[in-house]
Amino acid sequence: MSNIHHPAATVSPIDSSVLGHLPPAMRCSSPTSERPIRRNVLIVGDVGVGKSSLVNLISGKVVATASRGVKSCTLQSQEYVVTFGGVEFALHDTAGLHEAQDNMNTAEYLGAIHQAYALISRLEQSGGINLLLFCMKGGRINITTQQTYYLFAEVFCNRQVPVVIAVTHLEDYACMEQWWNENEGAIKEYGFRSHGHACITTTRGYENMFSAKYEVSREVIRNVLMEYSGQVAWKQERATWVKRLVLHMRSWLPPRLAKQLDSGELRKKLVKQCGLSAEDAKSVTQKMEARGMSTDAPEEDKSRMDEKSRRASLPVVLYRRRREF
Ligand SMILES: Nc1nc2c(ncn2[C@@H]2O[C@H](COP(=O)(O)OP(=O)(O)OP(=O)(O)O)[C@@H](O)[C@H]2O)c(=O)[nH]1
Ligand SMILES: [Mg+2]
Repeated sequence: MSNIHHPAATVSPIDSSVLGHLPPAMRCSSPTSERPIRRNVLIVGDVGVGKSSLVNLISGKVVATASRGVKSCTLQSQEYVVTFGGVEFALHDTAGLHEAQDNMNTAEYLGAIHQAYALISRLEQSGGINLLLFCMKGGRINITTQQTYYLFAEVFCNRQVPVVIAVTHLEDYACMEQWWNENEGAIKEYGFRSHGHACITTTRGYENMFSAKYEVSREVIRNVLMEYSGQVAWKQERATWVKRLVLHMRSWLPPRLAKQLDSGELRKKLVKQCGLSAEDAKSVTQKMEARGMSTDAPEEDKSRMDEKSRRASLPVVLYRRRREF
């Protein structure tokens, strides 16, 4: 693995509020006439698992700000463009969702839709999603981890996008890949499907004590990005895409609040508070009405994870070795 070389990366952070209004062609900063291939990678995971640190690892320099565990319940995202190996990767770093997924208030719900709409618009305009990078800590899977996986792999990406699981915080392992050998069974048992994985650390540690593992981690993660992002990007008609999210997230509201948001009320709020165009808001609520405003998962796939039944068996603690120094 250590004899694999990648060309130096070039990185440019992009203001997401601006991106939504720019056609993809205007975002090109390549000085040559031949544009590199562009691939959209959506980076998701619980709060504080290391998503932004992962962006920095891939980039080779600090472009994203690591958080101090501040809890959020939005789907806020920021795009960073990193080029290596002749491919331009647009990394969409999302804020982790916390346990409030089950107990949101209306303002939080509408805020999450607002952010989801911005993200979907950006992804749709730039060709769709090539890869979902699901980031988790090598340690514990809890309900939030499962909910986050379900939200993005099953609902947001409609099961149509390859998934790579990046397991972070593995600097204590002599061989980080060992984590996967020990826990692959548990990962599958809990409903996480993945096309590829990367067992890594996204920190250099105190006084760079994990520098060597950090560098190896960069090679590993860049390799999986390159390998699993090559298929045709997936996207959907925007209103259908947004509707699925709106319906799914509706289950995060207490029934009392969900009831107050009937179709007419929701349509107004989608425009005023979530930034949807009037046309998209109308289309979303019409599609919801057609389903009776009740389900949070598409009917077409009956085999989707039954979240409630899975909750009964949680949490699971994945095997973790003691420090070896
Ligand atoms: N030990 C260790 N610490 C890490 C690792 N990755 C990230 N951290 C630390 O964990 C904290 C959170 O990291 P972030 O990269 O901000 O996590 P995030 O997933 O982007 O967090 P949110 O954006 O808040 O959801 C920071 O203090 C990081 O330095 C890792 O692999 N090992
Ligand atoms: Mg972050």
